[in-house]
Amino acid sequence: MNQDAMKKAAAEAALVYVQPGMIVGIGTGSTANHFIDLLAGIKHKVEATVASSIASANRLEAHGFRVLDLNEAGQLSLYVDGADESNEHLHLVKGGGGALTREKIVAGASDKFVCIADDSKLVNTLGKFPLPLEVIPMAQALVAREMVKLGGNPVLRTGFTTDNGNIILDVHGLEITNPVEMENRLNQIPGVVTNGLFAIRPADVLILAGANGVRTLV
Ligand code: ABF
Repeated sequence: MNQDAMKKAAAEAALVYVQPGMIVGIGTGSTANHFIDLLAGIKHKVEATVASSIASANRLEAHGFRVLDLNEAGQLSLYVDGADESNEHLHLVKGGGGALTREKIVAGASDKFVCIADDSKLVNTLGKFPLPLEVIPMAQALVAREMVKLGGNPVLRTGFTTDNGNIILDVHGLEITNPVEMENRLNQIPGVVTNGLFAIRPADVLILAGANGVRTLV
Protein backbone atom coordinates (compact mmCIF):
# COMPACT_ATOMS: atom_id res chain seq x y z
CA MET A 1 0.00 0.00 0.00
CA ASN A 2 1.39 3.43 -0.86
CA GLN A 3 0.85 6.45 1.37
CA ASP A 4 -2.17 7.67 -0.56
CA ALA A 5 -3.83 4.25 -0.32
CA MET A 6 -3.21 4.35 3.46
CA LYS A 7 -4.86 7.77 3.70
CA LYS A 8 -7.84 6.38 1.81
CA ALA A 9 -8.00 3.32 4.10
CA ALA A 10 -8.03 5.56 7.18
CA ALA A 11 -10.77 7.70 5.63
CA GLU A 12 -12.85 4.65 4.84
CA ALA A 13 -12.58 3.40 8.42
CA ALA A 14 -14.03 6.70 9.66
CA LEU A 15 -17.31 6.18 7.79
CA VAL A 16 -18.67 4.04 10.67
CA TYR A 17 -18.82 7.15 12.85
CA VAL A 18 -21.37 8.75 10.53
CA GLN A 19 -24.89 8.18 11.89
CA PRO A 20 -28.14 8.96 10.04
CA GLY A 21 -29.23 12.59 10.18
CA MET A 22 -25.87 13.98 11.31
CA ILE A 23 -24.40 17.32 10.35
CA VAL A 24 -20.77 16.36 9.82
CA GLY A 25 -17.77 18.67 10.22
CA ILE A 26 -15.28 18.09 7.43
CA GLY A 27 -11.59 18.92 7.43
CA THR A 28 -9.04 19.82 4.82
CA GLY A 29 -6.20 18.07 3.00
CA SER A 30 -5.67 14.95 0.93
CA THR A 31 -6.90 12.53 3.63
CA ALA A 32 -10.01 14.64 4.24
CA ASN A 33 -10.54 14.72 0.47
CA HIS A 34 -10.65 10.92 0.47
CA PHE A 35 -13.18 11.08 3.28
CA ILE A 36 -15.36 13.53 1.31
CA ASP A 37 -15.28 11.30 -1.78
CA LEU A 38 -16.13 8.18 0.26
CA LEU A 39 -18.83 10.01 2.21
CA ALA A 40 -20.55 10.65 -1.11
CA GLY A 41 -21.30 6.92 -1.16
CA ILE A 42 -23.47 7.29 1.99
CA LYS A 43 -24.79 10.76 1.23
CA HIS A 44 -28.33 9.73 2.18
CA LYS A 45 -27.16 9.48 5.83
CA VAL A 46 -25.79 13.02 5.95
CA GLU A 47 -28.19 15.84 6.74
CA ALA A 48 -25.58 18.50 5.95
CA THR A 49 -21.90 19.36 6.37
CA VAL A 50 -19.74 22.16 7.73
CA ALA A 51 -16.39 22.65 6.00
CA SER A 52 -13.11 23.82 7.51
CA SER A 53 -11.96 25.46 4.27
CA ILE A 54 -13.21 26.93 1.03
CA ALA A 55 -11.47 24.09 -0.83
CA SER A 56 -13.36 21.43 1.14
CA ALA A 57 -16.66 23.32 0.80
CA ASN A 58 -16.19 23.36 -2.97
CA ARG A 59 -15.46 19.63 -3.04
CA LEU A 60 -18.48 18.86 -0.86
CA GLU A 61 -20.76 20.99 -3.04
CA ALA A 62 -19.44 19.27 -6.16
CA HIS A 63 -20.68 15.99 -4.62
CA GLY A 64 -24.08 17.58 -3.93
CA PHE A 65 -23.72 17.93 -0.13
CA ARG A 66 -25.38 20.82 1.65
CA VAL A 67 -22.63 22.96 3.23
CA LEU A 68 -23.76 25.05 6.19
CA ASP A 69 -22.21 27.99 7.97
CA LEU A 70 -21.15 26.80 11.44
CA ASN A 71 -23.33 29.45 13.12
CA GLU A 72 -26.33 28.01 11.33
CA ALA A 73 -25.39 24.39 12.15
CA GLY A 74 -24.83 24.77 15.90
CA GLN A 75 -22.97 22.08 17.87
CA LEU A 76 -21.78 19.23 15.63
CA SER A 77 -21.81 15.56 16.61
CA LEU A 78 -18.80 14.63 14.51
CA TYR A 79 -15.73 16.20 12.92
CA VAL A 80 -13.42 14.21 10.66
CA ASP A 81 -10.06 15.62 9.61
CA GLY A 82 -6.43 14.75 8.97
CA ALA A 83 -3.30 15.93 10.76
CA ASP A 84 0.38 16.54 10.13
CA GLU A 85 1.56 14.82 13.31
CA SER A 86 0.03 13.07 16.31
CA ASN A 87 1.49 11.74 19.52
CA GLU A 88 0.05 8.79 21.41
CA HIS A 89 -2.11 11.14 23.52
CA LEU A 90 -3.84 12.28 20.31
CA HIS A 91 -2.32 15.76 20.62
CA LEU A 92 -1.94 16.97 17.05
CA VAL A 93 0.00 19.35 14.88
CA LYS A 94 -2.24 20.65 12.12
CA GLY A 95 -2.18 23.48 9.63
CA GLY A 96 0.17 22.22 6.94
CA GLY A 97 -2.64 23.06 4.54
CA GLY A 98 -3.10 26.49 6.12
CA ALA A 99 -6.67 25.92 7.33
CA LEU A 100 -5.82 25.62 11.05
CA THR A 101 -8.04 28.42 12.34
CA ARG A 102 -11.23 27.12 10.82
CA GLU A 103 -10.18 23.57 11.72
CA LYS A 104 -9.74 24.54 15.37
CA ILE A 105 -13.10 26.28 15.40
CA VAL A 106 -14.89 23.27 13.91
CA ALA A 107 -13.05 20.89 16.27
CA GLY A 108 -14.07 23.09 19.20
CA ALA A 109 -17.71 22.94 18.11
CA SER A 110 -17.78 19.15 17.75
CA ASP A 111 -18.66 16.45 20.26
CA LYS A 112 -16.36 13.90 18.64
CA PHE A 113 -13.21 14.58 16.62
CA VAL A 114 -12.05 11.62 14.55
CA CYS A 115 -8.58 12.15 13.12
CA ILE A 116 -7.58 10.12 10.05
CA ALA A 117 -4.00 9.61 8.90
CA ASP A 118 -1.41 7.25 7.53
CA ASP A 119 0.80 5.89 10.28
CA SER A 120 3.85 7.98 9.31
CA LYS A 121 2.09 10.81 11.18
CA LEU A 122 2.43 9.11 14.58
CA VAL A 123 5.49 10.45 16.43
CA ASN A 124 6.91 10.26 19.95
CA THR A 125 7.44 14.02 20.27
CA LEU A 126 5.62 16.69 18.25
CA GLY A 127 7.60 19.35 16.43
CA LYS A 128 9.53 17.68 13.66
CA PHE A 129 6.81 18.92 11.32
CA PRO A 130 7.16 22.74 11.42
CA LEU A 131 4.44 24.19 13.64
CA PRO A 132 2.13 26.51 11.65
CA LEU A 133 0.96 29.77 13.22
CA GLU A 134 -1.71 31.91 11.57
CA VAL A 135 -0.63 35.49 12.25
CA ILE A 136 -2.12 38.95 11.66
CA PRO A 137 0.26 40.47 9.06
CA MET A 138 1.33 43.51 11.17
CA ALA A 139 2.46 41.14 13.97
CA GLN A 140 4.78 39.05 11.77
CA ALA A 141 8.07 40.41 13.19
CA LEU A 142 6.83 40.45 16.80
CA VAL A 143 5.63 36.85 16.63
CA ALA A 144 8.83 35.77 14.89
CA ARG A 145 10.93 37.29 17.71
CA GLU A 146 8.82 35.54 20.33
CA MET A 147 9.27 32.21 18.57
CA VAL A 148 13.04 32.64 18.45
CA LYS A 149 12.93 33.20 22.24
CA LEU A 150 11.17 29.82 22.51
CA GLY A 151 13.95 28.16 20.51
CA GLY A 152 12.12 28.02 17.18
CA ASN A 153 13.06 29.13 13.70
CA PRO A 154 10.03 30.86 12.15
CA VAL A 155 9.76 30.86 8.35
CA LEU A 156 7.16 32.89 6.45
CA ARG A 157 5.08 30.70 4.13
CA THR A 158 5.61 32.66 0.94
CA GLY A 159 2.86 33.27 -1.59
CA PHE A 160 0.20 32.06 0.84
CA THR A 161 -2.73 33.89 2.40
CA THR A 162 -5.19 32.07 4.66
CA ASP A 163 -8.93 31.94 4.04
CA ASN A 164 -9.08 34.67 6.73
CA GLY A 165 -6.62 37.01 4.97
CA ASN A 166 -3.65 36.35 7.27
CA ILE A 167 -0.10 34.98 6.91
CA ILE A 168 1.38 31.70 8.12
CA LEU A 169 4.67 31.36 9.98
CA ASP A 170 5.99 27.79 9.99
CA VAL A 171 8.11 27.33 13.08
CA HIS A 172 10.93 24.83 12.65
CA GLY A 173 13.08 23.24 15.32
CA LEU A 174 10.65 23.04 18.24
CA GLU A 175 10.67 19.94 20.40
CA ILE A 176 7.20 20.03 21.92
CA THR A 177 7.42 17.91 25.05
CA ASN A 178 4.39 19.50 26.72
CA PRO A 179 1.87 20.29 23.95
CA VAL A 180 -0.86 21.65 26.27
CA GLU A 181 1.55 24.09 27.93
CA MET A 182 3.00 25.15 24.56
CA GLU A 183 -0.45 25.69 23.06
CA ASN A 184 -1.46 27.86 26.03
CA ARG A 185 1.77 29.82 25.74
CA LEU A 186 1.40 30.47 22.02
CA ASN A 187 -2.19 31.56 22.59
CA GLN A 188 -0.86 34.46 24.71
CA ILE A 189 1.27 36.03 21.95
CA PRO A 190 -0.45 39.10 20.48
CA GLY A 191 -1.07 38.72 16.76
CA VAL A 192 -1.20 34.92 16.79
CA VAL A 193 -4.68 34.12 15.56
CA THR A 194 -4.26 30.35 15.93
CA ASN A 195 -1.42 27.97 16.53
CA GLY A 196 -1.39 24.53 14.93
CA LEU A 197 -1.30 22.57 18.20
CA PHE A 198 -4.51 20.71 18.92
CA ALA A 199 -3.74 19.57 22.48
CA ILE A 200 -6.13 21.48 24.73
CA ARG A 201 -8.83 19.96 22.55
CA PRO A 202 -7.12 16.84 21.11
CA ALA A 203 -8.64 14.27 18.80
CA ASP A 204 -10.97 11.78 20.49
CA VAL A 205 -10.19 8.98 18.06
CA LEU A 206 -7.13 8.51 15.85
CA ILE A 207 -7.47 6.14 12.91
CA LEU A 208 -4.06 5.18 11.55
CA ALA A 209 -3.55 3.18 8.40
CA GLY A 210 -0.30 1.38 7.73
CA ALA A 211 1.12 -1.46 5.69
CA ASN A 212 -0.50 -4.00 8.00
CA GLY A 213 -3.96 -2.45 8.03
CA VAL A 214 -5.89 0.05 10.09
CA ARG A 215 -5.74 0.58 13.85
CA THR A 216 -7.62 2.92 16.11
CA LEU A 217 -6.26 4.80 19.12
CA VAL A 218 -8.61 6.39 21.62
C1 ABF B 1 -5.37 19.11 7.38
O1 ABF B 1 -4.66 18.66 6.28
C2 ABF B 1 -4.39 19.80 8.15
O2 ABF B 1 -4.58 20.24 9.41
C3 ABF B 1 -3.14 19.10 7.92
O3 ABF B 1 -2.27 20.15 7.78
C4 ABF B 1 -3.33 18.42 6.63
C5 ABF B 1 -3.03 16.98 6.52
O4 ABF B 1 -2.83 16.78 5.19
P1 ABF B 1 -2.93 15.45 4.42
O5 ABF B 1 -4.21 14.80 4.81
O6 ABF B 1 -2.91 15.91 3.01
O7 ABF B 1 -1.73 14.65 4.79
O8 ABF B 1 -5.98 18.09 8.03
